[in-house]
Amino acid sequence: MDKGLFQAMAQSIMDGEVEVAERLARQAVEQGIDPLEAINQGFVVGVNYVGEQFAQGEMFLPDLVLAGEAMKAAVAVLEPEMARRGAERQMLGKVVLGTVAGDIHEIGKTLVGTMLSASGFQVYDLGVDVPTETFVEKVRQVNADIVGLSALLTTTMARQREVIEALDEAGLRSRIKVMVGGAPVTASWADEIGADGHSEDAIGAVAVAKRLMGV
Ligand code: B12
Repeated sequence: MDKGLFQAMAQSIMDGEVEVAERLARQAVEQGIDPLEAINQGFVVGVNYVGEQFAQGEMFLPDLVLAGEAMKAAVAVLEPEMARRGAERQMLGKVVLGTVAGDIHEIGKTLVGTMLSASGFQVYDLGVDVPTETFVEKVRQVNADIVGLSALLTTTMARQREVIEALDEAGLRSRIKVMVGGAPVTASWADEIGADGHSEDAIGAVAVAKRLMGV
């Protein structure tokens, strides 16, 4: 449709320009452009590029943080419009997401949340240092399909197991899928604690979430 606008959206993420991204998102709403199209053909192209450059050592953490913030700002403008259009009905699933108790690392978790919501999931981001019982309460309250647990410290990884056990005790484990992530989290750890999936990055997290939802 509007190739120039989509390109500018991608560029705003690559440049980490929060205000520009926000303005372009508003422009899309004013022009009646499908918000999911704006996300997928515009902003996500930028965030994918930044992710690849980061992996290759061509871009650095501050670039990733700014890109994540710009992406978040754009999605925040587009989300109400998505809801207004009833796009929410086509949501792939509800994900409760957070960084486990004792851990304040938020950048990777937030990127995962942004990518999940950009890909059609409804994300309830509980933030960082989230107590185990808060995960359980939120899962019950919103009737979530998936819970995503981030942990960046070897000392806080154990909390992921604790949340799984608490979901089990609350009688919720059979109807919720659990995915885990964070730099120290491996596939064998995920297996050991009985998680349903794990991913090393935000793009992979979307693929895992889709697999868990059977789409
Ligand atoms: C930035 C940073 C901080 C910042 C965090 C700022 C913020 N607002 O988030 C600050 C300065 C606050 C910080 C504090 C500390 N940090 Co720190 N920190 C880092 C650093 C450099 C980068 C983390 C990051 O943001 N990476 C970029 C993002 C994009 O990657 P990511 O988080 O891994 O997320 C990706 C994947 O893991 C995955 N993912 C993440 N979450 C999830 C969730 C799900 C469900 C899924 C599927 C996938 C997924 O997808 C993400 C996107 O691609 C790491 C080093 C590193 N390379 O990891 C150390 C690191 C994690 N920190 C470390 C330490 C020790 C600390 C402190 C204890 C330091 C101190 N003595 O105070 C404190 C702990 C505070 C606390 N209680 O949490 C150690 C941990 C060592 C260990 N093995 O336990 C590391 C590894 C540094 C090191 N090499 O020693 N830290």
